[in-house]
Amino acid sequence: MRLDRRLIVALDVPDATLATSIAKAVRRSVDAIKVNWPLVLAGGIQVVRDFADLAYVLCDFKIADIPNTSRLIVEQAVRAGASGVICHGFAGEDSVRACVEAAGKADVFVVTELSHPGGREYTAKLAEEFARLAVRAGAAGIIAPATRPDRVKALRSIVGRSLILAPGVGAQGGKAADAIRAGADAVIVGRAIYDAKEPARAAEEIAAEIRSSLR
Ligand code: O7M
Repeated sequence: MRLDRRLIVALDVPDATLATSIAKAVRRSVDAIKVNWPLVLAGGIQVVRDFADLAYVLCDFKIADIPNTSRLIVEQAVRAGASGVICHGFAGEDSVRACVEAAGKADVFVVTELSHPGGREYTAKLAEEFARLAVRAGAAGIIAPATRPDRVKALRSIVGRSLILAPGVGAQGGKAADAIRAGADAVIVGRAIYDAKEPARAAEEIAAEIRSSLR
């Protein structure tokens, strides 16, 4: 995964036409487009095919099933054009390994600690284990909470040079610069971009914040 901007847009827009116009507007300001259930349920798997012509598509299906079903999901995502897929660590090492094997050249990212307040209830307790599992299973990286930069820092010390993608910037209260300084390779941003009056400008502003945090 090439991370020039260190910014990934989460297009959680349940309308394929609107999502496509936002994708086209922001694609030069971001490194990837993350597609989640709201958009795929509204627009079908065709949205992944369409976006794959524009950008790196990261299919965030948060796969958390038995290995066989996980494999089948990953195969469909990759066949549709996904360059990366996201699975949960809590499904266990066999399931994560099934995702990595099925992904082939595509990247797999493993969710560790979820960014919302409820993420502290259960996922935080095992986040370090999930991070170790991700490395062992050969995943490209992990997902860690931009809402808690201290946790990004702690998880970085476990995953070494594996990638860390951090959601929770903007609407959830996290700051892009803080997550990057804590060790994230890129931030994932949804509402602060797609709900903005001018999504391209909003994305550019976040990219500028990231650049200045690196100086
Ligand atoms: O910026 P937002 O809050 O509008 O959207 C954040 C996106 O990141 C949205 O698509 C979430 O599903 C996703 N996300 C989290 O917000 N928190 C997490 O802990 C994990 C994810 C995620 O992307 O997991 C892969």
